[in-house]
Amino acid sequence: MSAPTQIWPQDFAQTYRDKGYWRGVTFGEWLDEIAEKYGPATAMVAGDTQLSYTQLRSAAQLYSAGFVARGYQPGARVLVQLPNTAQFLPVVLGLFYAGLVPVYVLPAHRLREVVHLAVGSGARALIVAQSHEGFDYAPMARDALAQCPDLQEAFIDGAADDLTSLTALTHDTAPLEQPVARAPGDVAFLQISGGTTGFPKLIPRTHDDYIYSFEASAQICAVTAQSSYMVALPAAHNFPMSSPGFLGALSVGAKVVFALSPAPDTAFPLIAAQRITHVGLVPPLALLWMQAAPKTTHDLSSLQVLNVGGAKFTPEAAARVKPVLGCTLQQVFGMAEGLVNYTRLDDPQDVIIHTQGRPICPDDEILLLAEDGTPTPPGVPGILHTRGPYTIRGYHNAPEANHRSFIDGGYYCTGDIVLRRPDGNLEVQGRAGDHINRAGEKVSAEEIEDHLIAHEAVFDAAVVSVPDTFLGERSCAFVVLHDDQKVSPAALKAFMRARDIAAFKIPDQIIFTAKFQTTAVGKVDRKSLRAALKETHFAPQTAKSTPETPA
Ligand code: OOB
Repeated sequence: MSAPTQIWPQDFAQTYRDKGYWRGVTFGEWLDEIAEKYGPATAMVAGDTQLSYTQLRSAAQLYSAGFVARGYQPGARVLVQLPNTAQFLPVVLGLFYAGLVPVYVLPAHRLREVVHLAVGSGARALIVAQSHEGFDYAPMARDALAQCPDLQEAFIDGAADDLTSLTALTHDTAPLEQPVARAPGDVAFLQISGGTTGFPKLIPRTHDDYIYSFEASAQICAVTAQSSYMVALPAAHNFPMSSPGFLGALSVGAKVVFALSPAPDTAFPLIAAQRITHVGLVPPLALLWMQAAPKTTHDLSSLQVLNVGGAKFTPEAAARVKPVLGCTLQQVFGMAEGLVNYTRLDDPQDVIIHTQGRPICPDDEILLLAEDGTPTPPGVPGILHTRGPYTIRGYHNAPEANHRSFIDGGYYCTGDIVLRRPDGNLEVQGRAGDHINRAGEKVSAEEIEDHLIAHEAVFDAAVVSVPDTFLGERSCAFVVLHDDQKVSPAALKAFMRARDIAAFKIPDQIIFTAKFQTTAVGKVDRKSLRAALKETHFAPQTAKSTPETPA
């Protein structure tokens, strides 16, 4: 398995260095910088654990010594699947300090995704929680070890049995006093893509590019040493990690507070107790918070900035943020592949409410192209393509995906249909690819279809996104059964669940249909099929009653 790399053309790399975007610092060195600069200040609060910057570095150094002592070589990949607990940050920073490459797995992911990511990254180890939201990770970790020959070891944050105890890693070793040397242009970690086709792809981010993106974000979001940033979304997501995220917050000496759940009953008391100033949410959660805030007895008055992103936030909802929550809305339109846009805190209300902002960096280049690849005229929406100092030039080990997703000149095709206003701000209007943006989680239509077709009764399936008041979008699967076969929607959902996949991929709705339209040559073009099904069943003017899935 080749080690992940990420390479910008020489002239671009030189420009990014010359302009100071790439500081030439690795994550290990960065941890030393912040520990030395902010030493006694509180870096992290999670449950009953509170660590200063000095203590956070010490905790990371202990983990890193443990990894080194167990023979993990610089550059080795380690899957990290931890919820927002006190271990997340020390473990991840410990991996960086030991020169290892975290691969971020969401707590919601299950065996199938874990195996896919372990194999795709050539990971040597997996780190899991004992349990989270009723799911017990140890059996899954054992199955992953059995299925992935390169995976040597699973660490568990809890009772270990035959697995390795995460805390035992920090015993019997002296903390590593210096970070294991890496080059700033090396891949620091692998993020997973939301993806439009098949399984998630791996996104290699370098020390140089990522550190730039969150340090610049902290400035744009006005996070300072006096701020308290709450990690409400799963910490493994790019959004709460770097936009401005816990890394942006740490880069300026702020306090980072981990919430185990973003639900108001967990988050609101924490906001009051920790005087939270900044937090990032996906639109459905922002709606939930706005619903709950007027009735809460908890003091939310410390909130200064609410970042909302991951999916389109409607102007109606956006306009209510300030009156209801009393803080400034800052829209974030970003992607794990790189480019992040923000509305600026001092923008006029019209910009804050109606746009998804503009890029972080003056050297973020943006191209809006029509379907045929020609640039759209000013004022006409196009498919957003981008390149810049923190946008990847290719996925890890994925020649086909790279061929589809990157065009001449190295621009990444985001698949988002975007309008660029004369003031430079972007409005996201839709997307060209077929995925479902379910409350900010991107689910590939193709991936769900593949799971459905694996059922013996299913002849064919097409999955579409349907507007949903709460989730933004939900998934609806159209299913054609083999002649003489019968299966209930509930049974199909249970079948999918048993395939060990993240629950957010199970279709929200299943509609059985007799057959799919084919093209003139008898082939089913998935893209037009999905579009036609959506049009027939869900277009507002033509929407007709459809057999709903029983709950
Ligand atoms: C964030 O990252 P991903 O990688 O999960 O998803 C990226 C995609 C974008 O291409 C776009 O389709 C959608 O999510 N998206 C938005 C949006 N923010 C993201 N669509 C409409 N409006 C927005 N504000 O989702 C992500 C990464 C960093 C920061 C924030 C979000």
